[in-house]
Amino acid sequence: MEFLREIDHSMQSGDDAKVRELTQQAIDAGLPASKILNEAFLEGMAVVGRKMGAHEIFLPEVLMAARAMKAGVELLKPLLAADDVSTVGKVVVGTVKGDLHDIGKNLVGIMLEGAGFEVFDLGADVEAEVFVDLAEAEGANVIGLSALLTTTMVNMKPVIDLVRERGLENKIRVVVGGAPVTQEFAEEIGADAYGYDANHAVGIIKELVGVA
Ligand code: B1M
Repeated sequence: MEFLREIDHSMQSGDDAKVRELTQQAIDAGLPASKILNEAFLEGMAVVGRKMGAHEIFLPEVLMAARAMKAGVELLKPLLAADDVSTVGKVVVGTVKGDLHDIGKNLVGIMLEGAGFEVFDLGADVEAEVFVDLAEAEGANVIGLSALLTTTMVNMKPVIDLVRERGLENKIRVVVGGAPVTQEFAEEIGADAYGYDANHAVGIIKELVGVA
């Protein structure tokens, strides 16, 4: 599909204005938001990651591609999150301490909103106490943690430990995800569940709060 290839190309070149323009055109042409997200942005960003790993491109290009992706995803957001859905639960989401990657976490938040959850997004580089304090204050059912670095995924466990220290483990479930995170790692650190992508995360969070 021409639009999707062009969006992907413009995102990889970091041209956020072009990405915005093409994404709007694709929406106007009736392409489903989920198709634009999966086949232009997610596939394109996977290529960016491979090129970064192979040292074919460097941080400035990656940052520009990430900004361009954000510009397009902003336009998709209202279409991915359905209107008029009543709140089925409250979820605090954020990327753990030391980690600035927020695109995957943002998608998880958008998909959760679309499924009717009230989402409290703490952003990136979030301390364990901040997650647990907000979840406790808001009466959240779930804390959703994201990590993209092998050096920061270890910062998920302190959040789980703190939930237990405060005796909240039966009220607040902790779900973890992000590229380096695995089911095995999630079990090892005592998380309640692992989500391998945003859709899967929504499914398991629904199960955890009993609305699946
Ligand atoms: Co960074 N980066 N980066 N980066 N970056 C990776 C993660 C890396 C794999 C690239 C590579 O080398 N191939 C590598 C990590 C290696 C490792 O740890 N083993 C890496 C590195 C090394 C770094 C720096 C250390 C580089 C440096 O400074 N030398 C640095 C770290 C900065 C820091 O955080 N302290 C850095 C910086 C950056 C940018 C700032 C330039 C930018 C981030 C911009 C932003 O997020 N605002 C960036 C980017 C864009 C990437 C890649 C290319 C793409 C990440 C992304 O957004 N993917 C990435 C390579 C890759 O992952 N292929 C890479 C798209 C996004 C939709 O996917 O976030 O995986 P993802 O989310 C998925 C799932 O993982 C899941 O759902 C989403 C899809 O549905 N998911 C969850 C995520 N969170 C979830 C939570 C859940 C459930 C599912 O439940 C709650």
